[in-house]
Amino acid sequence: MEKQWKKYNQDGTYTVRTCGWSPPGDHPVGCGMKLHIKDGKLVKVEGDPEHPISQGRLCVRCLTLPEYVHHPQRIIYPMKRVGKRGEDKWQRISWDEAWDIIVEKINYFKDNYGAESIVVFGGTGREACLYYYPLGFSSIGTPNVCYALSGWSCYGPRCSITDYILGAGYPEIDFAGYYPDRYDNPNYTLPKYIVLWGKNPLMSNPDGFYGHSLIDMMKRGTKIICVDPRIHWLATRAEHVLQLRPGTDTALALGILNVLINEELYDKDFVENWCYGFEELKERVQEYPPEKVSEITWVPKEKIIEVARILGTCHPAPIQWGLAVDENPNGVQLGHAILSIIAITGNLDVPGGITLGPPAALLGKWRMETRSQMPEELWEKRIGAKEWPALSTAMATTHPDETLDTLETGKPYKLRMGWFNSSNFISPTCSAQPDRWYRALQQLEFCVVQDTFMTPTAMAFGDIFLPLPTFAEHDGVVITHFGRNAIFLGAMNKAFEVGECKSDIEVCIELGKRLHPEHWPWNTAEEFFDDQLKPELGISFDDLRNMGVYQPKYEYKKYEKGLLRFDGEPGFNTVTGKVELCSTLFESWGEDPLPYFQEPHYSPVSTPELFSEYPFVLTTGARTFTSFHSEHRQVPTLREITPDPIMEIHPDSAASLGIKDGDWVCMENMYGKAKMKAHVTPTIHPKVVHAQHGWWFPEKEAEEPSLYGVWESNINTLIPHKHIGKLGFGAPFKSLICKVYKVEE
Ligand SMILES: Nc1nc2c(c(=O)[nH]1)N[C@H]1C(S)=C(S)[C@@H](COP(=O)(O)OP(=O)(O)OC[C@H]3O[C@@H](n4cnc5c(=O)[nH]c(N)nc54)[C@H](O)[C@@H]3O)O[C@H]1N2
Ligand SMILES: Nc1nc2c(c(=O)[nH]1)N[C@H]1C(S)=C(S)[C@@H](COP(=O)(O)OP(=O)(O)OC[C@H]3O[C@@H](n4cnc5c(=O)[nH]c(N)nc54)[C@H](O)[C@@H]3O)O[C@H]1N2
Ligand SMILES: [Mo]
Repeated sequence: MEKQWKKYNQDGTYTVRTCGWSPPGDHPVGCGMKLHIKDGKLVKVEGDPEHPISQGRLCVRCLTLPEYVHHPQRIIYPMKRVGKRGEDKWQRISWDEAWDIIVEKINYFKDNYGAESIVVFGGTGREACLYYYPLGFSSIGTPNVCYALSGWSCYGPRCSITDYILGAGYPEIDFAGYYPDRYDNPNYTLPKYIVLWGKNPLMSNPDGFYGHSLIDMMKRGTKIICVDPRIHWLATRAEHVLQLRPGTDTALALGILNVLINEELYDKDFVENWCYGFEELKERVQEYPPEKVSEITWVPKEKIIEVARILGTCHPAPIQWGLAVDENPNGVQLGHAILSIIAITGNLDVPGGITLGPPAALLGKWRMETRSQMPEELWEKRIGAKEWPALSTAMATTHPDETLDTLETGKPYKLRMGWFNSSNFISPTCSAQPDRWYRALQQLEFCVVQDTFMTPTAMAFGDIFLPLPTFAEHDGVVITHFGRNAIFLGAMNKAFEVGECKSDIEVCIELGKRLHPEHWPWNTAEEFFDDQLKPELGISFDDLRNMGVYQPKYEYKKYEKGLLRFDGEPGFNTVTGKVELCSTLFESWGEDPLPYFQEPHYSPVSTPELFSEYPFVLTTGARTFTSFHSEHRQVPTLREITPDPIMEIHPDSAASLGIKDGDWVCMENMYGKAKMKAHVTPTIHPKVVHAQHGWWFPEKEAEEPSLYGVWESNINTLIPHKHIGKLGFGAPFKSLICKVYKVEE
């Protein structure tokens, strides 16, 4: 059969239709594109208008992919270090030699210290996320797979809260993503309002939601409400902006619940039939009248009431929650409160409301099962599992903060080998206090890094470097929300090859065959994908390639139809079978069963003396188009658009400090400091500053101590370790304090 996804042109060039994931970062998870190949090189990338979700639209990171793929500094062969750690001395080796060294080392550590002495580090939701767990559990055989971000502050909290409170897969606003005809589908209802709560999807396109869908819906009449300390582009077009003090979101959510409940603006049928603990919640929200909430949050009382009334009277009006929920030690309570608003206003699992995934992840079986390939006594050694039962029940990883403590103290045992699968975490990304991680990681005796470019992390710790293909150079299956609420599946098609790169699944298979052949029956990635797709969906990988995109069917009101519980009964997959406005699980973990507000650990209210020395509230890491965390800093066009790290400050505050737009400034607090260029803008609250994350400088000196200038603009050095919530989740990446002063360039 002729390949639908690969077309040859008369001049010998060809075009491949594909859905992108990373590397490099393409977090939108599956944007459709056409890759044009000439003489074995990628020459142009275009959006694919036939893709039902992205419909031809692409961001600048994909459009500049040719610059990334064929970059002269890219590493496309396996390498071993020949100098000391931190020296830029490497030697090209064959894959056979790389495997020999790695297998010998892993066996040595396992035989002498136990498999738990090895830790696999993984980063955010890229394709790698599907594979770094099996790489650890199944190929290597260690229980220690670590997502190093303090408080597991990305997605982990949101997914876990959903599991605890609703017993369902990740909630997403209904943007008609399941329908080939999208918004015109007769089953669909357009939301009257959408609340963007600490999320900026035009920049971030996170995890299976596509920012431009908001524009589509706004064009059809949907209105926007933003809860954000910054007025971003969408906020300038919003009906309401609640410009709150960073980190006080839970008070705001409880204030909104107070108005909804006291003014009886909630869906009484839904509350009566499907919610547990309403009376307790009603009592709790009496502690949060709008006046008090206004004082805490800086949001005018009238605005809180007005927005609550909109949510109580306009249907559907879903809330899209963002990273501001996760990056907050009070975020579990915030998530609980936001889900409670969504539930009692009747927005759960209805057209144009919030979609919910079924309890079992699509294509998730194999991934989950790899953990049970490990003996129970080894699994019990997982770092932080006993100390943090709530987190470790929901996440199969180590506890991130506990992992740093283990590295620093050698307790309960010494870690000896590291594998950096998709994390460059000293270049302020997946780490609070990266300077501490940097010192602690020195003691690892042997490290493997998989990446596309040399990074500060690889330069500091890598002993073996394994080169990765970009998404244009390997096959894969793209799946939104990691199958927990999959809007579609896409085929990622290998279009060409550069050097000798191997993808995450290829590395899992090849290493697995050497160390645990009993777990790895597949010889190729394609064989593996066939085995995942056929039993669940009845299609082969080749079928998926030719379809381009597979859209599963969606059922609304699954709780009425017995589609949310494993036993097939109606209701939710929770202990009480209902939406737990009052959580039975929290109680069992020693946490308050109801949402409550807790002041940020450092703030004008909780640390007034420190605040007089560090008089700004600091929020960090709002996304930009031109980078994916620490990726893309070496792509010329992207660096031309965003040459320098940027912090945002209000004109009044800037004037009082003698700072002009474009001046270099330093942000400093009790933990560290970082230098950035000031962008003076009225879009930020006068008492708040915002700083970008993920900055390093590939053009600067590679060797230690510089490590590509990684310590110069490293905002995470200001963010403390282990300032997390009671259940182990959430860290203050978006709510700290600092001072700002002018410095020389
Ligand atoms: N201050 C502050 N810090 C933050 C945040 C913030 O808002 N503020 N946000 C946090 C969040 S939400 C997250 S998720 C973390 C992200 O943190 P990380 O995921 O650690 O991000 P990166 O540092 O870009 O590291 C990813 C590395 O993996 C490589 N890579 C990319 N794709 C793949 C792949 O598919 N396979 C493999 N093997 N490697 C790949 C990249 O080239 C890159 O070098 O950062 C966090 N850090
Ligand atoms: N281009 C690009 N896209 C990305 C990424 C990337 O690095 N680059 N990273 C990906 C990853 S891993 C993630 S997790 C997502 C995150 O994507 P989002 O969830 O959209 O998160 P952010 O962009 O960090 O922040 C969103 C908004 O929260 C606001 N905010 C800051 N502090 C607070 C607060 O205390 N409360 C409230 N309510 N709002 C606050 C910020 O001003 C910002 O406008 O993006 C993904 N997409
Ligand atoms: Mo993230």
